[in-house]
Amino acid sequence: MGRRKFLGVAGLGLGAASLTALTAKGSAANASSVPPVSDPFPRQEEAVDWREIDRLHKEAVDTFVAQIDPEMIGFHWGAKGGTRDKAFTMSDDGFKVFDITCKEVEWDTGGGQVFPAFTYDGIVPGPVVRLTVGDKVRFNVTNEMSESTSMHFHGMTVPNAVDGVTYVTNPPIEPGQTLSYEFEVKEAGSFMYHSHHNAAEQTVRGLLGALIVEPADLSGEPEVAGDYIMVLNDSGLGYTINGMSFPYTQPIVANLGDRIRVRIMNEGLMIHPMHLHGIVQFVTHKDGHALASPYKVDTINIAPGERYDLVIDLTEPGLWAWHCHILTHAESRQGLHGMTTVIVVNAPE
Ligand SMILES: [Cu+2]
Repeated sequence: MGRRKFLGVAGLGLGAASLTALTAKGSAANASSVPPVSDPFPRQEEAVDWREIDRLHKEAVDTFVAQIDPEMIGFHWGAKGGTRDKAFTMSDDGFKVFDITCKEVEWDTGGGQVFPAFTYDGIVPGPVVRLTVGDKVRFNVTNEMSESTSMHFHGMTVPNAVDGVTYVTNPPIEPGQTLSYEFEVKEAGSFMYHSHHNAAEQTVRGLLGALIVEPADLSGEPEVAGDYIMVLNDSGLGYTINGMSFPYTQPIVANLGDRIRVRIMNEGLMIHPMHLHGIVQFVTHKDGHALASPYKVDTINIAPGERYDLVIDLTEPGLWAWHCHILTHAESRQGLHGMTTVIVVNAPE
């Protein structure tokens, strides 16, 4: 799939119907006694320039397509074995030790959109923590921020003392302090770690990350060409997937015929019905738990705190948009933005 070919297709994507709608005169409004409904997008008929709308749409897609490298198969922020997997050391007493530092940074969601962020190790989302059932783990969490914090292991079965809710199970980690959380890993699945102190602000401003636990016996796991994570977030840093907003979100690049696994997690404050164009998805796990009967979807509605594992057979070549279907989170007069990415399915030449 060459870029030129895609751009040709993209140019046809804007149908004449939508342009007509933008310039049509509303004529029924005065003829009805129905109370007026407030329109969040009032028609600014004098100001609308459809060519400018088209130009902005194309510019966003061009920016996105320019970063697609057909060789980047398997490369993705959240890919298994990726560059953002958190390294650990083994302690003498048999613990996997993860040293994580909370720090404030200026986080760029792409193209110079900079937000003040709270982060684990300076990145949003924090590094991917990968564990195996039966591991004994120790998280040494150091707070270099200007306010207290705490770490919660969302969805995991842990001893009460390390549940990470300040004053319920532990004191806050004050600025300059380090707190250690120790537990044994009981269950496999897709989990998250995040702040549970001033969480409505700290978590959505970046103190969030994925935590993946694999079973000790991998024989029951789906065989996939790629295992990816998509962390959704919506408030403190705008509408983001893995900390970035379209057109700076990462594509997933794969080959026609590949089977991939995608673990979608919502760390935001809003629901997000994520819709993948053109290719059916099998939902295999909810909140880390394997479903007795996986089911097919094209849109999966993800509430805050939820995780869904999807297995997707890439049966159709091309560039397939994948976006939140609350459209204000994904598309506007300026074109695609926010919670949008693309699966690039390479076909043989
Ligand atoms: Cu959304």
